[in-house]
Amino acid sequence: MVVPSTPSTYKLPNDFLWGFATASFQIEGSTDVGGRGKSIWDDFSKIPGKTLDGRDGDVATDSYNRWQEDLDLLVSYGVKSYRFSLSWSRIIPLGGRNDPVSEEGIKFYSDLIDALLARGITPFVTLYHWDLPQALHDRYLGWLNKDEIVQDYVRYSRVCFERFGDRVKHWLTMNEPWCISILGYGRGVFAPGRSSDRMRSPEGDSSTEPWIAGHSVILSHAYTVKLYREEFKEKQGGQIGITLNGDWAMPYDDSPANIEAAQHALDVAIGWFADPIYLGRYPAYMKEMLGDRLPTFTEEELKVVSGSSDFYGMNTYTTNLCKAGGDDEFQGNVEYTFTRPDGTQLGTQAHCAWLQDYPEGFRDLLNYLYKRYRKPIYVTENGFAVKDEDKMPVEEALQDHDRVQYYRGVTESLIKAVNDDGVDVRAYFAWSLLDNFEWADGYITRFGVTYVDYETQKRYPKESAKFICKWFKEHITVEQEPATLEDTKPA
Ligand code: GBH
Repeated sequence: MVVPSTPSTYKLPNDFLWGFATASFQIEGSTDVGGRGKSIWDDFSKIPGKTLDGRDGDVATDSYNRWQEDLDLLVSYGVKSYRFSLSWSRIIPLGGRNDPVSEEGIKFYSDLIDALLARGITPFVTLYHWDLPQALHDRYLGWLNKDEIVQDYVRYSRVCFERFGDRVKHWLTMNEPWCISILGYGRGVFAPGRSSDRMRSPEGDSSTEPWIAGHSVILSHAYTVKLYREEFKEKQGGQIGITLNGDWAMPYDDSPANIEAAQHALDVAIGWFADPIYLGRYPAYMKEMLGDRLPTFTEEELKVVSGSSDFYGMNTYTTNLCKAGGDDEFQGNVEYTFTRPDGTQLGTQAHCAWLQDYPEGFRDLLNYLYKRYRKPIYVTENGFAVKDEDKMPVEEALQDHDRVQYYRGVTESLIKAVNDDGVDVRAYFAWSLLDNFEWADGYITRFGVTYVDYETQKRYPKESAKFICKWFKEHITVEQEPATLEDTKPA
């Protein structure tokens, strides 16, 4: 008899939320419709060389027009929740605290939220997924100007709480501050594309700007959470937190230097944001590495930052083998590889160079985060891009075996972390509902569980969508809650 590796008694809690995630700029298109102001990605994606295929976000998956169709898809998948982001410049076209609110922008999201709720789908809303209003960059360089951006971001959040908070009970302030800071202001591969590399950008200073931007992101997040807790939480009853990207870091071998390197990688990828927010201080290694290039919090700021997330929002995709050395501060002066000392690969290679399938790392990361930060974990993104899917005819792309394998491994790791390791995981969102605008990769890299034909905008469910839906339905009991001890106590 074959013993199943996951005993059938393993379950996720009844109220476990699962579904798919998207982000406004990656799916909406219609960038000049409905009074929307420009975001920093509008023009950036049009600069030759910034996206792999030279294509921009003007149409994307046309979800501004096709949102009802996307909703039907979610219903057909039977999800419990949908994670999406709000476009700041649709809601406040010029972005600033004294700029007018666009009722058309509000209506777009308000209708979407109503429609989700009418179908029993819980909206999980990200306030900021990288599409900063262009006007704020033009006025004061966006995240580089702490005093301005904190106020503008907090006011934007206030508008969202006021207008949507009666119906939205799950808020994410920021998506992946590391990416905002490092890719936007260090490597310069994401908007606004600033970097010391003059081949890439006419201006920027990669040695200081990313750390300044990150500091502003933390404070903007924290002051928004303070606002929510003081003025909205009591009457609206929601939860609010941040979501961080971070891949598991595994020592290349068991040499002390490489073991230390793996911790350094985690300190910079995750601890940079998570340590101040959950533990009340920047990691010691960040200070050691950056000296006075790392901004400091005032005592008052630190009080606001510390404890400013109700949960740990986890975006994760892969595992990196870590070797001490190199001079890439953005990964903690650690070298990443997928090639083991014996020459074998860690896992199946995805379409993008930075991603291989290694499900054990997912479980290890959950354990690490839960032990270190002691918060319930919401997995807000996780996914895989099949190699050369863009070159396949639709029928072939729909048989996305490598993506199914990936989700099979990760869901197994998830349920073991919950049942065997006692990690408190409360949600899982696969990235992404649809193939979409994959930032600097343009439309070449496809992360969707639904195939999008960019000629016709037709959507086709892939095998992976079917796998995920079936798996969650099998592992979450939807019947009535089992009787509690209280219920069975004799009177
Ligand atoms: C997520 O980031 C994003 O939230 C989502 O919008 C995106 O579509 C999804 O990933 C898939 O990419 O080689 O220096 O450019 C995931 C975290 C961290 C993954 C940075 C890519 C590339 C580093 N990302 N990493 S670099």
